[in-house]
Amino acid sequence: MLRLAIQSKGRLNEESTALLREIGIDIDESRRKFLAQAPNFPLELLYMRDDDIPQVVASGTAALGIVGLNEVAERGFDVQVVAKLGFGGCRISLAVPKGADYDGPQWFAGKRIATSYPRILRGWLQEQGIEARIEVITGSVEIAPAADIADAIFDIVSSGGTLVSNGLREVEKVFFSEAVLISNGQLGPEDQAVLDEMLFRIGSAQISRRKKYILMNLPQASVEEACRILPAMRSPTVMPLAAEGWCSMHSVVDEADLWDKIRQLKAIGAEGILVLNIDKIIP
Ligand code: PRT
Ligand code: ZN
Repeated sequence: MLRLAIQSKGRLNEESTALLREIGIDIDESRRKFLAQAPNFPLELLYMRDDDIPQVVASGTAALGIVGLNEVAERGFDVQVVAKLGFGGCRISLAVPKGADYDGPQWFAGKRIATSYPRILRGWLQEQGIEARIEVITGSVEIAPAADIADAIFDIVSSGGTLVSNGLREVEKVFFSEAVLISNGQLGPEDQAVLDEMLFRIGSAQISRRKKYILMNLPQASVEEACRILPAMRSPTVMPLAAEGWCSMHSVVDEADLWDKIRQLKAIGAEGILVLNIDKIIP
């Protein structure tokens, strides 16, 4: 049975299980144990701390895992990233006390930097040709400068709020991370087929998430122009309306372009515009 390791609790747990549900894999949270079988898909879930997931996958205890790319890079185990999952986005950055006279990476020469990510930091320092002292701390890295344990920190940042509330300033964004699906690359043909099915469904879910279904009433005379505004997957669907000279047009748009498209469509006479969420797109 194909086994997938996911974080048992923490920032990635909820979105990992939400993704599995979105691709039609049920998870029985009420009977959640260390190891649980999905009732409707040939997949077993192994719940664990995110730190251990790269190792568990590399050793083959679980063939697959969902974990932050930061953990994959830091642990250094031999695993392959098979899909980027688009959640858990963050970066690992160097931050210095707000009042420090920071003037570029050389500032770190001879300084003490507190972090839980020594491997990634060491790599960056080497690239920059800088010698600094790395102080490994596993929790509350952001208090290290105030406690005089370090001169700077190298830690995960997402909104930046934690840095600001600790009197720190982000000065170098070193590593960009998001949740990824990893594999040890040693799947037998049956397991590979299950993984391929998962990847197909994940791809479809990711496309659907960024798209909206749009429909509107349009003067017949504007159809050609509207087709240029809304290219759709093949071409937009156009249906006649009972009212003479009008039609109904349906299409799919990228969420990022939605308001821009709506403005253009209104300018050519579109009325009664509806925008709907899409549950699935199968390209
Ligand atoms: O118990 P377990 O070991 O499983 O969990 P954990 O405590 O080690 O990790 P957890 O659940 O905190 O994070 C899991 C993963 O989520 C990380 O490895 C990252 O890939 C990802 N992630 C995304 C984050 C953040 N965003 C994040 N903001 N991980 C941690 N943070 C912390 C950061 O350490 C800092 O303290 O949030 C604070 C900064 O947030 P802002 O928004 O104030 O900048
Ligand atoms: Zn952890």
